[in-house]
Amino acid sequence: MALDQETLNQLLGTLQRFVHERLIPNERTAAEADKIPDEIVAEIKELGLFALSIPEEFGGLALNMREEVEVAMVIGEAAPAFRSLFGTNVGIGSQAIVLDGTDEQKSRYLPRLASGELVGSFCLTEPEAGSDAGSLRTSAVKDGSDYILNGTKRFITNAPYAGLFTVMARTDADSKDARGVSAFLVEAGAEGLSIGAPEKKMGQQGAPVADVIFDNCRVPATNIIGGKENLGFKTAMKVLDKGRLHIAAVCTGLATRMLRDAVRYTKERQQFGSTIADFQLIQAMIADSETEIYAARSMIRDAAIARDRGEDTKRKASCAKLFASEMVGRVADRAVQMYGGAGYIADYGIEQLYRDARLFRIYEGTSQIQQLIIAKDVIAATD
Ligand code: COS
Repeated sequence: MALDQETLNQLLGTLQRFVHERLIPNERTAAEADKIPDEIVAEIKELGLFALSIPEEFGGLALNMREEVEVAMVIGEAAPAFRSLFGTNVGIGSQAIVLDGTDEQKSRYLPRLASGELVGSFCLTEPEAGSDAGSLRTSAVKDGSDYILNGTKRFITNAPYAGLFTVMARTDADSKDARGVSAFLVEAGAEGLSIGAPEKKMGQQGAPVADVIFDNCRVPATNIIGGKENLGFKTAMKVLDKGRLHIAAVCTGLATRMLRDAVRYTKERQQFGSTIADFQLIQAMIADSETEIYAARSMIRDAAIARDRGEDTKRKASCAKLFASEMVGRVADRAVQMYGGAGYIADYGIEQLYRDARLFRIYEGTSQIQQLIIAKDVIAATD
């Protein structure tokens, strides 16, 4: 159900103030401590950000995709680690249940994901299965009314404080590809489940990433998402179709922010007797960035509206993710260039965002995977 325009505008206005008054001023603190400050976590819960995409009957705000991408573009203006805190609950950590879960799974987990009491985490990637997700090796062997999980998941966002893991594991031992994979809900604290040490990363400090290890971890059969075996890969792909659109919006928010910061700097910085904003070579970087941001925003809104109409938006979501994540990389690069030497110095802030932006071309499917999905779909649809 769509919000009325006034309610949506109010929500976006509140979030804009929150981003500018609370998140941006705390970016350095969060990055240096590698942790989102507790009071900010509490405010994020209070604002309902964990609940954005969860149906109303389970305590969520039930935003449609068009509304969700508008929110993501606003929140995306702050350092991405803040969004990551609740991003898994909005996207990959909750949507498998929303899209394919049984009624019992929905009522057991969605209210706690919506409140932020539980943080959700999505366990697809493995040491030997990154882009080729269908080749994953984590096994799930039936034992009475349970399954026994064994294997390691890698680079799992929010794993250190997650309360619920959506785990893709192979239930058909004879299969080697996507067909023999099921999705399981595994609660933190389950026997045989452990979390590795948080990784040291290039950017996005405050958004922890770690291994999730299953060593004879017993999971009740009732925790297979949707209750049926061997449908888990499709569930994961459907989750990513939505997630990629959301990430494209976050990229566009961050690009908007970096361009604004850089333009402000060029309007103050004096060289050759005038502000550098007066120079046409600087103006070219501003114009190219603005044009690309506008293109990304338009593409994302179009794809989101199509998804809300019930269309299959796999191709459009991949186009949006490919374009927006590559675009934010180019804008980050130009922004540093406009700052000149100051762009390389941590105190000016753009250096952190430049490092943060690099992840977008990799996670939720690399640019190369988006290219493959788009091309395969176009070729199949062409007579
Ligand atoms: N929605 C629904 N079903 C989908 C789907 C989608 N978007 N994409 C694929 N499927 C289905 C296919 O229809 C196929 O089903 P059938 O066997 O019934 O025909 C099945 O899933 C397997 O699809 P496919 O053969 O295309 O799988 P591949 O092993 O070739 O892998 C890619 C496809 C490469 C696209 C997939 O592995 C992928 O997205 N990799 C990147 C993983 C990723 O994003 N990782 C990021 C980590 S999570 S943050």
